[in-house]
Amino acid sequence: MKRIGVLGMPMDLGQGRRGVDMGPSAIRYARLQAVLEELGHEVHDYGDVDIPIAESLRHERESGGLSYLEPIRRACEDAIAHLEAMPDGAFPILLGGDHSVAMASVTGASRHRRIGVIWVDAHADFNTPETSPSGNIHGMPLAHLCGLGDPRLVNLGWEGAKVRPEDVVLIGIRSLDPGEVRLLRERGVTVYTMKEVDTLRVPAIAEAIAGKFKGFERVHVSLDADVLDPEIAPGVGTPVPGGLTYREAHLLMELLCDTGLVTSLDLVEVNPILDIANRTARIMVELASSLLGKKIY
Ligand code: EXY
Ligand code: MN
Ligand code: MN
Ligand code: MN
Repeated sequence: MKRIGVLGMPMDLGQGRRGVDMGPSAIRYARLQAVLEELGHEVHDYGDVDIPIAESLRHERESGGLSYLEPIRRACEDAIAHLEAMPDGAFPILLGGDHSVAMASVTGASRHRRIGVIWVDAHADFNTPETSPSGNIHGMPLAHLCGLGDPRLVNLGWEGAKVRPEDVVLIGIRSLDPGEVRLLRERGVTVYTMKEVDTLRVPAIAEAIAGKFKGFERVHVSLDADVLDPEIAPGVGTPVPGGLTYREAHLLMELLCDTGLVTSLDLVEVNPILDIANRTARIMVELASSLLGKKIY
């Protein structure tokens, strides 16, 4: 039994398509709390962090090539404070919102300790303001968590990097910008693209991750809905064909659960406006339940 703390960040400022701010509602509507309680966990929902709506922020839109940097920074600081107020030993689940919210969750999880990060995503989110083709901050959170990019985001919570690049594993990748490829290689991040998912298969990848993070006190899973194939998860703003199947995604979560290493989770990038009957939110809840111990038999 875990004490799970749920926190919502209804934020769509990190990307160009509206609707992802409704992600926390959609995930709650898909019965996240009830499903986790049925597994025997104690779940406390702390509600949502206050996030300004884009319409009220026109004057803050541009900041040195970064869209909405200041309001995103403020929202993340607020979320970090909420996460740090959760009781010791709690298992936080952060509901996005676009993927820039992970700058808060990983920061919250990494205070005073070395953390492993498993970033499950079609994208690497490893752009810096210099390499970004869009200026959208949801394409940049992981680079900033690794200490690269704009100091105002690198220094969220406290100064400096929150995770070592060699302690980051990416899975499901199939869309990278040229600057990201260069940075990922240069920094020694472990990258399992869809080619490795196809050739090595999920069990071998999960085993390698378990070995890599053995003995780590903290391992964070950041689950971006667009890692799933858009055929099964259409409710995302940046779909890329050729993603994880329903069973591949579940098996990954089941095997990560078996490692007993995972201590926190993000569920991000669900866009209910683009979804069909809340299907994507429901799959995300199912995946959370696989990661948190759902057993068939
Ligand atoms: N690499 C592109 C960019 O930086 O604009 C697309 C990023 C999409 C990020 C998504 C949510 O994971
Ligand atoms: Mn607050
Ligand atoms: Mn992402
Ligand atoms: Mn993505």
